[in-house]
Amino acid sequence: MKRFILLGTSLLASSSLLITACGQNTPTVSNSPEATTQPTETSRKEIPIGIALAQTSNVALLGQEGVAGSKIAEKYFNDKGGINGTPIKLVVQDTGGDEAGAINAFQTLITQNKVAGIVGPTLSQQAFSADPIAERAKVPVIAASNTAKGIPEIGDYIARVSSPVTVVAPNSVKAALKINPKIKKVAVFFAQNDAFNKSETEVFQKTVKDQGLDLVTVQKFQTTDTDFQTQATSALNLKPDLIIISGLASDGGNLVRQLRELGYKGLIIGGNGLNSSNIFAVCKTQCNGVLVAQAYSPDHKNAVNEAFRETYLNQYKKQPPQFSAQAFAAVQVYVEALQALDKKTPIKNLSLEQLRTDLNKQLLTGTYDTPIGLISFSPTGEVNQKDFYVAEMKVDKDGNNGQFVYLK
Ligand code: 1QQ
Repeated sequence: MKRFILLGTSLLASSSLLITACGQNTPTVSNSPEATTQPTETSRKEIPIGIALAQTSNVALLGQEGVAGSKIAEKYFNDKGGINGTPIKLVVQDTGGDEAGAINAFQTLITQNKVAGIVGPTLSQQAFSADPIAERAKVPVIAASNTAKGIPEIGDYIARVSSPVTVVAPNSVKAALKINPKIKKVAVFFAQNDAFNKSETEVFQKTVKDQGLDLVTVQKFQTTDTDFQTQATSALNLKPDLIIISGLASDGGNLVRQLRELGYKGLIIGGNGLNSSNIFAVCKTQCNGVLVAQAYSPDHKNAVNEAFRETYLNQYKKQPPQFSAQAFAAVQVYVEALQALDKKTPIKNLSLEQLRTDLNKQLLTGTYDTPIGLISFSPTGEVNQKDFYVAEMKVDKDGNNGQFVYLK
């Protein structure tokens, strides 16, 4: 039901956007003979690519890692000559943590910044509202961290490099059973106000049942909650051997901390929303041992990952996290698709509308050797990716820094 309401709102927003867009584009569609072959508003000295990620709000813990990865990609590919000699230029618009912020960022990127394509938004919850705007405006979107079911199906212009919960999440449950084959009783927690968390918990709950385990309780919370005493106490009364949390970084970190403070000693699995070292500052050493499935390993062996990892390490003094690697991969897809397109039809001769449409078609046909491995897309824009991992949190004694240790 919510989905329909959101889509309804976005349709209204996008139709007014189209009117604005037509108005703004009028001057470039003149009757002079050159006008039809002229490069668009950007004059193609550089090719703008939009980055719509959360740099503020509680979601910034996750979004900032994406921005970091995209910027490393921008420099890496421009140093190699960009799009056959023309550099790309990232235009970063902060989405904040909600739907309105993502819609605003998309509209600005599409109509004012006139980007060729967009990477973002951070959350699936935001994507279900903002992506239909790009779809209506025929602007390609590559999600770099949207993992809920149904993202590529939002439209023809929507693809993702972030593998969905259906293929990633089950890996952590299998890893937990390897660590402790005696696990029987499982408690599941999820944030009910977020589309990704609702999607992920379904996968976790199904995996628990498929593995023949007892799902003893399902506890709900909100991503904005800070106090989890009621839900944690009810779950711990049932003496679970494994707790699985689908939340975001700040709520998820606080929930882990409170479970440990209440005396829970068993294994904890965190979903993709806990997949950031920014969580260490929230739960400190109480996060030790939390398992998180990964769609990236810093140890992946290929030249682009080695270069990406070295740059990230030098800049941030820690291993690159998954969200940074996925954002790098999304920018890489645009770069390599633009290069391929430019070889077929010089992109300086394309109008912005044509460039966006052709880029969207082109990107779905390629294979890309990225830091997250070799990837390609299904015709609907779903990523095909091979390698998945599980890592364990190891937090330093001071409680602020730490790392993800990959399990063999
Ligand atoms: C989604 C996610 C979040 C954890 C991204 C930060 O996977 O919203 O789909």
